[in-house]
Amino acid sequence: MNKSFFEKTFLFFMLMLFSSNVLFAQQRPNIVLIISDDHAYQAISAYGNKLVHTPGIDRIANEGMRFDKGYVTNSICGPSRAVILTGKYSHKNGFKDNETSSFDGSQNSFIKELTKSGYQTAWIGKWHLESQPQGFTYWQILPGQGQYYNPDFLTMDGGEKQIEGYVTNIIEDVAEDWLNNRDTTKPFCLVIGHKATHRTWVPDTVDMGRYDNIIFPLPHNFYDDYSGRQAAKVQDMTIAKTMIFGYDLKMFDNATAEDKEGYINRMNAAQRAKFDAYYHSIYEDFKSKNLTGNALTEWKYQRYMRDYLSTAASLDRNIDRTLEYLDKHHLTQNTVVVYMSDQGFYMGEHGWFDKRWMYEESFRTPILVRYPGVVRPGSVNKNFVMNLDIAPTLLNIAGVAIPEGMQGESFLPLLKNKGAKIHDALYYHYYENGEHSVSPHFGVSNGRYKLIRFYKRVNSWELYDLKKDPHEMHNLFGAKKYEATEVEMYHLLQQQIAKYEDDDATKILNNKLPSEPAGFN
Ligand code: SGN
Ligand code: CA
Repeated sequence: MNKSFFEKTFLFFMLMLFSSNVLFAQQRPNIVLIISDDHAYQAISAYGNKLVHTPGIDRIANEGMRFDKGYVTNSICGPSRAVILTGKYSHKNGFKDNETSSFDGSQNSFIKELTKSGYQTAWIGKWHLESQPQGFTYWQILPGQGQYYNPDFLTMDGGEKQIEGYVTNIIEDVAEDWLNNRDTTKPFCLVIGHKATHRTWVPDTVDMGRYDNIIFPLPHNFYDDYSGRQAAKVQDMTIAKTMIFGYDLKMFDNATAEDKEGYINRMNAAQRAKFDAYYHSIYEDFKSKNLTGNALTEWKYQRYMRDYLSTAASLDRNIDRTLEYLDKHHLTQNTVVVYMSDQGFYMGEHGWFDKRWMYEESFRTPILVRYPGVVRPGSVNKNFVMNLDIAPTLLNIAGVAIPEGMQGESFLPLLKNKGAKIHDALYYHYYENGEHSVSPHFGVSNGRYKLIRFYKRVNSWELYDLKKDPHEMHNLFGAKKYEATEVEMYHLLQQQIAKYEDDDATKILNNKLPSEPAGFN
């Protein structure tokens, strides 16, 4: 009697183990894709900055893979999100710039393919593609850029509602609510779109002042004079001249001016009291200093860094919350987590804030992937990956065929083996020609050299030797020693343009500039 009880128990136990293994093997992985806004790799401790502290993102790095050569095809918000969704360059998906484009939601996307294949899919938070999301099981998005405090949300039923609180916390709350109420018989793909760390860099009240004890060193090219670089000379994105005392740095001469600021006057009394208590005392101190010239610019830089990084701390805490949610609900083992920003950002390099350029700080974006059982924890990958590759990669992970027409490559082979390679070159095309006065441009990088053609606002070529000049201060275009490289890179550019079928770029190349060498044909 006793023996058979043990036998039965043993058999039952083995059966359970076997069936749960089969079940586990059959279950396709869940996906959480976290896309922040304007979050620079320079502002993440996992990427080596010892002055900042981002334990949430660092956890993804420690348990997954950090990509050191993640790039975007067009360094600006809406266009980057459209590339992520479609796996296609801007000239193919139609969303070229923030100022004139509206996303054609009738086209295919990795989300539509996942939904079709049985995934529960959701996009929560910043979307910024003008038209409404299509193909999702669920969405709840910020209108346009969204607001940091007490944000409005657009809902699937066509409504709009305001939720009290701080935007990053709320987006995480809504994401967790959706996870709580999802159909648990199906795998899920959840996209969490954060507004942080977008301008005007407003932290959660609990994070205000978090970095006040740190004096951030100036990037060595903070006082760049842009010599030899025509497009850089005409931009409007410097901390010195473009950054605004009131709007950006929260320094107001009087209460009326402060009250006029939309992102401030929407705060409730408790939020506003904390905001005022923190910023008013900084303003008093600032006034007493009577700063001018470089001292004034450097003061602005410190304030910018502190606000931006405190906003990033509010963001990071919510990334940690996402990971904790997965732990608590036993989802960690079967969920792929991707963290990325829509593009990079300038933290004072070249004297700038903002993005847009094909220069490294804005061209590059942080990308980190945790994939338990596939990615070796704590690995670092130095091969090229792009936001263009996210769609095919996620489909590949889900076991869904990559549809014809997607231009990115799956980087699943890189996740499995960091030696694998998917791109030899990076092709870039930025179109917007408005705010911040960055000239449209396209170009190619092979990691060692970068060739850029500016057009419309400025017509010029630039060539960089990234090994000798990683900060892109010396435009070598036209330099005798680099003639052969110039021509080689031109042919690489032509080849990339042909590969991605960028007809606009072809037309511009055919419009020869007097400075071009004979080899440019
Ligand atoms: C806003 C900002 C710009 C920023 C763009 C694009 N100006 O227009 O500084 O470059 O967004 O950012 S603001 O006065 O409205 O703050 S993006 O991330 O949406 O592409
Ligand atoms: Ca952005």
